[in-house]
Amino acid sequence: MPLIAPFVTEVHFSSGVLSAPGYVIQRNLSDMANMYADSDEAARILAEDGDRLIYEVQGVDLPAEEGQLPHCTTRITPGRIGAEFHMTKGHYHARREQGEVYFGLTGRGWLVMQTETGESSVQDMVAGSAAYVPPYWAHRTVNVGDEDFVFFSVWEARAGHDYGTIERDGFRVLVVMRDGQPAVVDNPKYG
Ligand code: M6P
Ligand code: ZN
Repeated sequence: MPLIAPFVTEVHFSSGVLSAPGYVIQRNLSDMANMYADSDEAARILAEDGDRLIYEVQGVDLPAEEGQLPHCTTRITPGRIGAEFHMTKGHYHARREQGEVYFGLTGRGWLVMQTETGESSVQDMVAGSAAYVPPYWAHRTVNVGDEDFVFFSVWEARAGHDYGTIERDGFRVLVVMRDGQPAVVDNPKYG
């Protein structure tokens, strides 16, 4: 394993911008239109309003080797597709036995998690919340506020992102606006 020199990255709490990002990923609605329950509304927005930014990830570049601890920020813009709030794609770790830690920097989000054996969990995150994603739990973050939701994440380098399982099955629950409040409802299309 190569010896990495210690380093510090400055994190801008309200934008998620890193002083020296190794990579920046932007996910627009067109990258995940079929992940929203109301796909007709996603198609209408794309046709009439354009391809809005849903979230941006800024991370440091580290080798994908055992023991390395990649870390990044994620900024989810406020908004909804139909009733459903802006969210990340969400993933299981390819190595299911690897966990992750999130730390809230700005705004308010819900961290939606589930296992392949039927458990579900939704945790509220604000600035200052340290949320633990244990091994075996798929994770997706949702912006339930009206400003950007920004959080910091750390995971083990070999965890890997398994997007395919979520792309195929979705999450068991959706986070939607109901009677003026964010709410968790069952996903009718799950599985
Ligand atoms: C968090 C971490 C990252 C992830 C990002 C966006 O910051 O879990 O590993 O890439 O959220 O989520 P996703 O990869 O599911 O789009
Ligand atoms: Zn992860």
